[in-house]
Amino acid sequence: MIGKIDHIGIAVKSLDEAVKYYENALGLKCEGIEEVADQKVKTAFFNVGGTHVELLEPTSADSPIAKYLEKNPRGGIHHVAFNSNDIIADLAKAKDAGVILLNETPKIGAHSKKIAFLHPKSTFGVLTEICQD
Ligand code: CMX
Repeated sequence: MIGKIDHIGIAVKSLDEAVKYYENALGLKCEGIEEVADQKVKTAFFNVGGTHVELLEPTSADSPIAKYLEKNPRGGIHHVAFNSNDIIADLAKAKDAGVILLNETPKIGAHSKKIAFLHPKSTFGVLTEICQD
């Protein structure tokens, strides 16, 4: 079952510059930087009342974030992630409802969470992640 919004993923060209904005302009504290090699991204997380902001910088030219930045050069909201207590069951429910799964089985993402993505073409234009701690 989905319990809450886990995080909002935001694509940025420069993690260093974006972290400065979140810290200096919004007064948030970066919890840490983590590279997720499998997703070809470097991430920075900010805790905002239990929901997180995840900044995403591409680590290679074929990263999904690099492609997103080609189309959206200023960056922007890349995905919304919902926290599940049973990702397998929630993926099956989404598939039964006709949603296109980008990952049939979960992968391991930042903070060693199980993650899986739903295609934006089948989710009203929002790239959607389901994740489980
Ligand atoms: N949000 C909404 N729509 C998006 C999108 C996004 N983030 N990224 C692409 N799209 C749209 C495209 O604009 C395109 O729309 P049109 O057909 O109307 O032009 C459509 O989706 C399909 O685009 P595509 O060219 O076929 O597919 P891409 O090669 O751009 O791949 C996607 C898009 C979502 C399938 C791919 O990025 C993916 O598999 N993402 C999942 C993994 C991921 O994003 N990892 C990075 C984050 C990891 C992390 O958080 O740790």
